[in-house]
Amino acid sequence: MIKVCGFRISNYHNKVLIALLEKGVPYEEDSTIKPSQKPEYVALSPMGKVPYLEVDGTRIVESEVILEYLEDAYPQKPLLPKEPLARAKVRELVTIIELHLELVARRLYDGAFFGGKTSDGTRQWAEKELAKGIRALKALARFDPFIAGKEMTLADCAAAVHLPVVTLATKLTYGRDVLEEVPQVKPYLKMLGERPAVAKVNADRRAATEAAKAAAKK
Ligand SMILES: N[C@@H](CCC(=O)N[C@@H](CS)C(=O)NCC(=O)O)C(=O)O
Repeated sequence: MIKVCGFRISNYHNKVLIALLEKGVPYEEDSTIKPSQKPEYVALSPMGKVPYLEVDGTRIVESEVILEYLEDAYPQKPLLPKEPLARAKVRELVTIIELHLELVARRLYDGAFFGGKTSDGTRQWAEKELAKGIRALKALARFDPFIAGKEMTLADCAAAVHLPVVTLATKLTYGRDVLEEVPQVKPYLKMLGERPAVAKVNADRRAATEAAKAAAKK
């Protein structure tokens, strides 16, 4: 049996859930797991991050590795094309979205979401780096109607969870959504959000966000 461990506000946790739901793979979820550097947690997830997957007692960390495992183990209802070059184009988009957009925007999260302070140096660095990521997204995304072409792929699982956070973090930091430069993003995310898998994960994320806000007020 597969168990996904993490929490429902985490974009990476939610990416794994979308892939499982899209593929129709049965799973259990423990949504009470928080990242930590405590030795007890690092013994389970060596980087101290979420999510991790448990498969019959074996743990896997790193969400993209988890998605690739799911492709190998459950090839029915694939989220990767068959042809090697087409597979590479999907993975290329995942890398642009995660390494050059999400991971850059992540440097702004503390200031944007958690009451921290983003230094001028980080603000400027992130703005420059995000511009490069957006240039790559513009060059590579197909929106036809999915981000890599005609079929839903792993790149859509990544886009569905990460692009909205990039929008939010940059709006709060710079007063503008850097993704507005790619006008196809909004209608594309709306289309993805109408898929039952994405709709469920988004609704669960909103509920978890509200619950966390209410708990913080107390
Ligand atoms: N590359 C990792 C990123 C996971 C990640 O950054 N998770 C966040 C929550 S959304 C986390 O655990 N952050 C705590 C930390 O970085 O220590 C993956 O794909 O699984």
